Amino acid sequence: MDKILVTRPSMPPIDEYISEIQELWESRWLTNMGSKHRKLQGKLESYLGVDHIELLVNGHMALELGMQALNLQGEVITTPFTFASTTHAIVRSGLEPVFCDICRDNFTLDADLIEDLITEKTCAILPVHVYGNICKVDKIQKVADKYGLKVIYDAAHAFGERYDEIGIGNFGDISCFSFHATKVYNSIEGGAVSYKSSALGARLRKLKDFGISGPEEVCEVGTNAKMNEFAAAMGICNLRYIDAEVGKRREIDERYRYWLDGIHGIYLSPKNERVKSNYAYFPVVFDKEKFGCNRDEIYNELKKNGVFARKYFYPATNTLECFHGKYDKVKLPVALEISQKVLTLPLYADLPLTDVDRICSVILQCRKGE
Ligand code: T4K
Repeated sequence: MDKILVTRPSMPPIDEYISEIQELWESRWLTNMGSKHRKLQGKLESYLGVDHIELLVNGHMALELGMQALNLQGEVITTPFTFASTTHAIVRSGLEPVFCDICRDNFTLDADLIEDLITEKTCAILPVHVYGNICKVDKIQKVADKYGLKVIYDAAHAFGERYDEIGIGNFGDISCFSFHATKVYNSIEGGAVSYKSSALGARLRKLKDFGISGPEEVCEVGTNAKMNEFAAAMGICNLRYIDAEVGKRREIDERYRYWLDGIHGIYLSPKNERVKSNYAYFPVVFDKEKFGCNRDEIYNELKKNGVFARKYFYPATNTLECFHGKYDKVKLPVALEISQKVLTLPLYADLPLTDVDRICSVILQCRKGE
């Protein structure tokens, strides 16, 4: 029996990649904003429907550099229902995460709870379009405007998505994308910040290259967060196939919904008509009282059958071991409950629909009572 993993990277035909990187042997220009880097940056700006992006080495550095470029200091209101990167980026930037609970419907930051968490130290809100589910962007912006706060979206899961036809990277002050191998779109490792102000762009360009502003000038303490030419070449090739890949993902999403939607004890995030989705993940929430089996039992049963689903995102980041005694006492009942009940099922463009049928059959056989 072949193993089915939670995801599998999309890759272009190998000949196409080889032809894309061939000129690197001639130019001997391998990194530091070469021609592939510049070409991909332009292509992505147009695909994402945003004014500007700055290409970076990964999504995590997009978060760190984005916050540095915005000169943040103090407290950042954020979600605990995310990958460790989001919270780590805040802490590593010398900022204090203030955790806000999430909505039950789509698992994003609950915008109605933000105001109660604002203090004189609050400088920003950092929500996550988790699983590609779009945050309540209008409400969040309203609160941010009222209190003069910056908004940084972690859009690691939201590549190419649109909300009311607007590219998702246009919301907030900046959005941070990930092009990691496991994402809907990859450049092996990679990421980007989308932004509107040209001053912010100039700052990001310096920060990703050690703060260098001229051959003999280093004007601030930056880092090395440049995307190299081989990664950019992969990004250029993968971008040619992105719409077809998302189309295949949509079929898989539909097949999962065909089997699992409406089953007593199973909750699926509803489709949002205002969103053009990228079908990044397929999270399922299991309620033991109604389904008869809990998330961990289903996870183990799938594993016995060669299916390696993942508990994205468990534990909630405020309870990660590195934050014990610091943030784990905050009361976040919805995030805690969802993180204990959610399982992310395999979803990638080349996943055969017959495998989806098999996965759903294992899950449905776990059902007890009713
Ligand atoms: N913000 C959010 C909300 C994020 O989810 C992430 C990353 C970030 C920020 C930071 O972006 P980056 O700095 O990573 O660009 C994976 C990814 O490594 C990570 O990028 C992603 N989120 C997270 C949700 O998933 P792990 O620890 O689960 O990875 P791993 O190695 O267990 O791989 C997952 C599955 O993919 C496995 O079944 C194996 C398969 N796989 C993996 C790789 C690397 C492959 O088939 N091929 C591969 O090359 O974190």
